Amino acid sequence: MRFNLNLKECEVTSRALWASRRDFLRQTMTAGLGGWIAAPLVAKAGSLGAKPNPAFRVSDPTTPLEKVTTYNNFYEFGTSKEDPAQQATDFKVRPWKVVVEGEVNKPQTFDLDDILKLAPLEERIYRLRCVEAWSMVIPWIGFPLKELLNRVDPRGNAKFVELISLMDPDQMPGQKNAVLDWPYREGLRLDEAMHPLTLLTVGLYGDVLPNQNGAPVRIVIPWKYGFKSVKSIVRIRLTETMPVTSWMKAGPSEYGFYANVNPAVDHPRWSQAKERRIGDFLKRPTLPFNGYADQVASLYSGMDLTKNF
Ligand SMILES: Nc1nc2c(c(=O)[nH]1)N[C@H]1C(S)=C(S)[C@@H](COP(=O)(O)O)O[C@H]1N2
Ligand SMILES: [Mo]
Repeated sequence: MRFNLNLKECEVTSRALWASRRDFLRQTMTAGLGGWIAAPLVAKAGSLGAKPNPAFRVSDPTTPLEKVTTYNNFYEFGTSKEDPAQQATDFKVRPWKVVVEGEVNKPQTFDLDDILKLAPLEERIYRLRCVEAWSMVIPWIGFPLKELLNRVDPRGNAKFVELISLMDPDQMPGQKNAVLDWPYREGLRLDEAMHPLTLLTVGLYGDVLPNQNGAPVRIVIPWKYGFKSVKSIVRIRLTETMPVTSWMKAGPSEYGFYANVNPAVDHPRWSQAKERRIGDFLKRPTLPFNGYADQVASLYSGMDLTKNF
């Protein structure tokens, strides 16, 4: 990789970053743990150089990078856990644009480089709990979604935020199957989207997002089931009415709009009381709001969470 030394640091970072993603993936796949656990906090070309935010770090041991990148749900690249790592290798994540539109005063199309300049990148260690009752602990890199939403000046009647993934069956072979109503769509209430925990995410373990984890930009909402954390986002739409999400369409009795992690409300086909942390043998109890109740329970005060699942 070549650098133009006249570029400013931020430009070097944003350009070198994506150019180096292939090297990164090669290294992660071959080096395994030893090479990469130490690497994330070292600022160097090809790393995002994000500052760890101590206010958002769970103390649980992090899930090995090898697991984070080989055990995925990303139905656009196949429905089995190994599919995304194998089928997303050639996914083109540059150039990439994100349209932000709807009930806003300043609709805008952001290039990925613009997004990277909106706010300082932070490293946050979050638990992520899948509705399938497994979980991981991942050092994500990004900044609060509200930093982006504030740029477009939401109107007073904006109540919800719809997050939409790329539609491109040529690149995403899974979209040739009607397992979901493509493109993948999820939604949040505006106050959930504006919550400081809701992270617009561009990296993990110190570097850019691997394709299978939703490159180049995704959302991570740690108190909700993993399916809310939309990957490879191209469109964000603010709306007055509650959007219908891909999973609600696929199974309205199984996947609600809120999808807050709740051990007391079972999925119709299985219990949500416990989860298997990837890498562990025994299951552990699932915590209300995935352990983030202190920060987010107040968003739902007065709501019946059995009905609003
Ligand atoms: N576009 C899109 N986003 C998606 C999915 C998907 O199939 N397509 N799967 C979701 C589910 S079910 C989970 S558990 C998480 C998994 O994220 P990870 O593979 O980075 O751990 O991504 C979510 N985001
Ligand atoms: Mo999931």
